[in-house]
Formats: sequence, structure tokens, C-alpha cells
Amino acid sequence: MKTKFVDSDVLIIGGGMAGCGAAYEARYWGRNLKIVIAEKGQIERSGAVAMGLSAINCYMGMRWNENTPEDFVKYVRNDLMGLIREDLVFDIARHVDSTVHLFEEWGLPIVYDEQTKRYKREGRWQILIHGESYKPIVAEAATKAATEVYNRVMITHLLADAEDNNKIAGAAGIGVRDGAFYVFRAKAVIVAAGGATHVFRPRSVGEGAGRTWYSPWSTGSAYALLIAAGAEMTQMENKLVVTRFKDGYGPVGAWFLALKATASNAYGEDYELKYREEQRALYGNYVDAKPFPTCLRNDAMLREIKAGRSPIFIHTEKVLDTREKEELGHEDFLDMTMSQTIVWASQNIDPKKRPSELQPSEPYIMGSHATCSGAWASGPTDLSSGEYVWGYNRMTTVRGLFGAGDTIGGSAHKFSSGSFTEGRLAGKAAVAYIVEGATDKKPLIAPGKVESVRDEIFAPMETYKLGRNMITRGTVSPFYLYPDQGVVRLEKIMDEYVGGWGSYYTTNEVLLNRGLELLGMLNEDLAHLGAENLHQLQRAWELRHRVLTAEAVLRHTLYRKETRWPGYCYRSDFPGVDDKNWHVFVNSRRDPKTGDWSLFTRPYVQLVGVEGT
Ligand code: SFD
Ligand code: AMP
Repeated sequence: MKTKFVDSDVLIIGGGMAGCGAAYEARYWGRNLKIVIAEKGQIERSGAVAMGLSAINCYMGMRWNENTPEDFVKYVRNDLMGLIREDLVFDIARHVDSTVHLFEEWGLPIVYDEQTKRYKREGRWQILIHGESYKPIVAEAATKAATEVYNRVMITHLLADAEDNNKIAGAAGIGVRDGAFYVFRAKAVIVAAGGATHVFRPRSVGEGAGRTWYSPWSTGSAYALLIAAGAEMTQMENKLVVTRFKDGYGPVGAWFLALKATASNAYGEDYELKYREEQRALYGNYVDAKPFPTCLRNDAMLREIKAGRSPIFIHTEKVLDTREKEELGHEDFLDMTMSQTIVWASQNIDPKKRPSELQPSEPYIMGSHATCSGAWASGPTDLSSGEYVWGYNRMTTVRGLFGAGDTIGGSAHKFSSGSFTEGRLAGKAAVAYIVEGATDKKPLIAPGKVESVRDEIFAPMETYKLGRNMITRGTVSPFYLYPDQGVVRLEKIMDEYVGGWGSYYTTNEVLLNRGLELLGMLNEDLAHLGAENLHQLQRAWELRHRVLTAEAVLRHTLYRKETRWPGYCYRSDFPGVDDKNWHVFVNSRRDPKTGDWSLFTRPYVQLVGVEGT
């Protein structure tokens, strides 16, 4: 295959919301710099926003004095059971409104309230949009800002500097359409490669198995690339379980917040407040937070399901009483989750006449929704101190390696607008890192490294070529493993041992240790992955990224000896919140040379609400 070298100042991996923000802002500050985006899909419709969205879930409304960044930090802190990087959350909150105003300027239709002449609120932090074309609009700005966009190039490896193993020099990957081996050399790299789905077994089966709420092409690259490069990670145990309309995974936000729908058990009873005392005994005063934390809402639902009072219903039939509300309800799904509308049509559900079932999803790994897994990042110097700052804003512990969106841990509730905003912050910081001379030399890749990475990347195609000769019947070869076989095996291990939906999100030390053993065996077998074509080669690397992400999730879950986020994951051997010992971040680092992991804690620092601030 052909090797293509691309040199740049700033390389952005992933052209989703955060990657687009990074390109836009890096261009603003680095007029003469070469800014390159490497995108696995096609930037116009790539990432979680590919299908569109019906709301922007992070908007302060500061020009109308609706909220302050301090209010937002308090909300996110409560929702995450007291454990967030307040510096990072505040930093996004103070800048996010300007991002949303840019989106509007670029043509995104935002819904206005005719009476107040303000954006129409879905909830306190959420605004309604007509967002089917959200991604093309944002991608157009990024495409104009970037010097070059490489579509259909999946990055599989980060490349360290030859003289300093803890400094970035570039990245390598597969041209999924042209079959080329790409080597990007860059002074600064921003990883914005989204979250992770299909790490845990999905609810959907058979022909529907590709269906998940979060995008199936969120394959954990953001985490695996960083872990393999030796970056410190945080909160990987903070898995996200979202309540969704059953089978289509339709989101609930617009229904609960804008349409004020209610949920009930099978017999029409409200169950959310029912378990308050049991919850308080285990989880303390976090149960008094307003709004009720997302994970505790899940917890109440799970208690009701376990008590045999499912299905849980969302009463759409009680709220679609005007034409306007009916349109809002349908547009919500048509803008961002068409599959739910199709489920309604195919299962004879008229939402005006009968309720829909709700179900908690399989766990996802994300840094941008109601959880905050990801890289441990340096914070803004005007807000951060001590262990929270060692370099440029949003820089990981690897020099010159930045992150944004789902990639960065510790700050939840970014959503689409906050992810773009964090991309902007990382883009600006990466430019400062370059122009202020923090990196003085051209990126240098060790001799022989390019060739060894190339051989490693394309190995599954070689394995397939040799192994297929051994097939005597059908497609099963004793000499290789297909990527889809590997993913199913991974999902089964994670579901049964690390707290997937199949085990009611519950695990313990014995299960986790056995899971780790099984994951180790899967890891050994990954050396025998076979790829029939370029598409399968991409799948093979997506699986590798998922498995490394999964290992981090498992190790973090094992390390945290409490149940910090009930409803997302339960440690049955430590069933309560233990603020005395665990009101801290669990962090990890995998040594890139030996593959050995170290796990440790970092302190939580309160910035907002401290007396005198
Ligand atoms: O309500 C590589 N999200 C919502 N956000 C909102 O603001 N409002 C909503 O209404 C939201 N809802 C929602 C949301 C998502 C989905 C799927 C649904 C509904 C159905 C969340 C946001 O979408 C999310 O927070 C952001 O998109 C996160 O941004 P970012 O940039 O971290 O991830 P991305 O946009 O998926 O982009 C990642 C990009 O990386 C590419 N990529 N490229 C090269 N090499 C690799 N190895 C790569 N791996 C990945 C991807 O292709 C992608 O382009 S509601 O339900 O919550
Ligand atoms: P979702 O559709 O579940 O992704 O949620 C979209 C937005 O609405 C997020 O900001 C959620 O935190 C918020 N949200 C969803 N359901 C509720 C609820 N019942 N109470 C408060 N906020 C909610």
C-alpha cells in the first residue's frame, strides 16, 4: 500500500462537534498555521450529530440574565453526585453562549419564544432547535477554517516524539477508501474522536443490533489513542446509562422538560419519589438535589422494574393535546432519532393515543453527557491550581496532546454546544503552545517506527489472506477472528462482569477480577484478527480501541470501592456512596512501554459556593 505523509502545525483527530470547534478557533488565532482534520467518516455527516439534534442542551442565556456559569457548575456538580472538575465546567459555561450565537449566525434555525423574543427554552439549560442539518452547518465552518480535511481516514495510533516519549509528534491511520497508510506529523494534536458504544451489550438484538442511542461509530478511539500514548485518564468508571424510549432509543429530554410528560409504572403510579428514604440511607443528601440527579432517576426506575412493576410508561398520550405540541413531539424524533418514529409506525403506537415504554439503555462511555469519562486535562490558569494545572488549557499529561468533547474527563453536561466550545478552547491553547514556542523543534518520529506501525495496522489483512485458505466450510476459520465476533465477545464480558443491563448494572470485586481475566484472553486473540477488506480493517481497529477502553472502564470500576453513581453502576460489595474515602477522582495511567497500569486518586476541589467566592 501507499504511504502518504502529511505535515501540519495542528492535527485534529475527529471532525465531530469538538473537532469542528477546534478547527474554527485554531484558525482564528493561528492565521498562518496549517490546520488539518483527519476524520473517520465524512465530516458533513459524521459523529453523534450525524442524524441531527432537536435541542442544544447547554446554553446559559447570559444576555438575558437567565443563568450564570456558577449556577451551571452547581447543577452539574449535583447531577454528578458531587464529583466534577469545576474549573473545566466553569470554563465551558462562560464561553458556551458565544458558540450558540455563532451557530445561529451560520444558519442553524433556533426556535424563538414569540412572547419573550428569547430562545425558546426546553428546560433551564436546554433550547429548542430545528436541527436536522445541525452537523452540515457546523462542518461547513470547520471545513472553511481547516487547511485540509482528510475524510475517511481512521486514526489508529498516536506517534510519540523520537526524543521525548511523553511528547506528541503525530498520528497514523488507514485511508478507508483509498487503502493508503497515512502518517500525520504535527506540532500539536487535538483528539476529538467522540465517545464509546458497543463496549457493553446493547439492548437491541439480531438485525437491530447496530442500533444504540449514542452513535455506533463512537468506538472509543478518543480513549484508546490516549491510553496507548500514556495519557492520564479520569472517571472511566463513570459509565452513562440513559433512559430512552424502548427499541428506538428515542431521547426523553423534550418529553419531560418541554412537553411536561410524566412517567409511571405499569399500573399508572408515579414511582420517582417513592424510594427517597432508601436512597437517602445509601446515597446521603445527594437525593435532595434539584433537579433530581440523572443517575438517581435511573435508580428509582430500576428499583421499580426489579419490584416487578414494569413496564415503565411515558405518558405521551396525556400531553399531545394541541397541534403545536404534537408537532414538537414528532419533530423531536424526526430531527435526531428517526428510528423511534419508525418504531411507533411499525408497532402501531400512536403517541396521541397510547403511552410508550421507557427503558434504561446499555452503558456508554462519554465525557459530554450526564457523565464525564476521559482524559485528565490541564485547566485554565485563571481558575485552576495545584494538581489541576500543569500546562496549556485542555492539554493532557502528554506534551502537545490536547483533547475536547467526549475525550476530556471531569466535566459533564457539555453536550453538542459545550463540546464545540471545548474544541475552541483546545484549539486556542494548541495554537498558543505552538506560537509561544513550547515546542521548538519539528516533530521527529523514530527511525523504523513508521514501518512497524504500518505493519501492525495492516496485519489483519495479511492474517485473513493466509487464514482463508484453511476454511473448509462456510466462513469460520480456525486461524482468525472476525471483528464482529470479537465485538460480541467483548459486549458479553462487559455485560456480565462489569455491570451491563443484563446484570442490572451490578458488579463486585470477584466478577470484575474474572472479567479482567477474560478480557486478557480476548486481548490475546486480537493478535489473530482477520480483515477481508478495508472496511473490516477499520472494524478491526475499532474493536481494538473498544477493548482498550473497556479495560480502563473495568480497572477503574474495580478501584472505586463505593457506589458513587447508582443507576449507572452498582458495586454490590460497596453499595453506598462513601464520601469519607471516595470523594476523589479515580485516575489511571498505562505505561506505553510495559503495558502496566497504575491507578490512583486525585483530589476534588470546590470552586463554586465556597464562602467568600
Ligand atoms: O438529548 C474519528 N447529544 C445531544 N447534544 C445536544 O446538545 N442536544 C441534544 O439534543 C443531544 N441529544 C443527543 C446527542 C447525541 C445523540 C447521538 C443523540 C441525541 C441521538 C450529544 C452530542 O451529540 C455530543 O455531546 C457531542 O456530539 C460530542 O461531541 P464530540 O466531538 O466529542 O463527539 P462527536 O460529535 O461524535 O465527534 C467525534 C468525531 O470523531 C470521528 N472519529 N476520526 C478519525 N479517527 C478516529 N479513530 C475516529 N474515531 C471517531 C467521528 O467520526 C466523529 O466525527 S440528547 O439525547 O442528549
Ligand atoms: P436526554 O434527552 O435524556 O438526553 O436529556 C436531554 C436534556 O434534558 C439533558 O440536559 C438532561 O439532563 C435533561 N433531562 C432529561 N430528562 C430530565 C428530567 N426528567 N428532569 C430534568 N432534566 C432532564
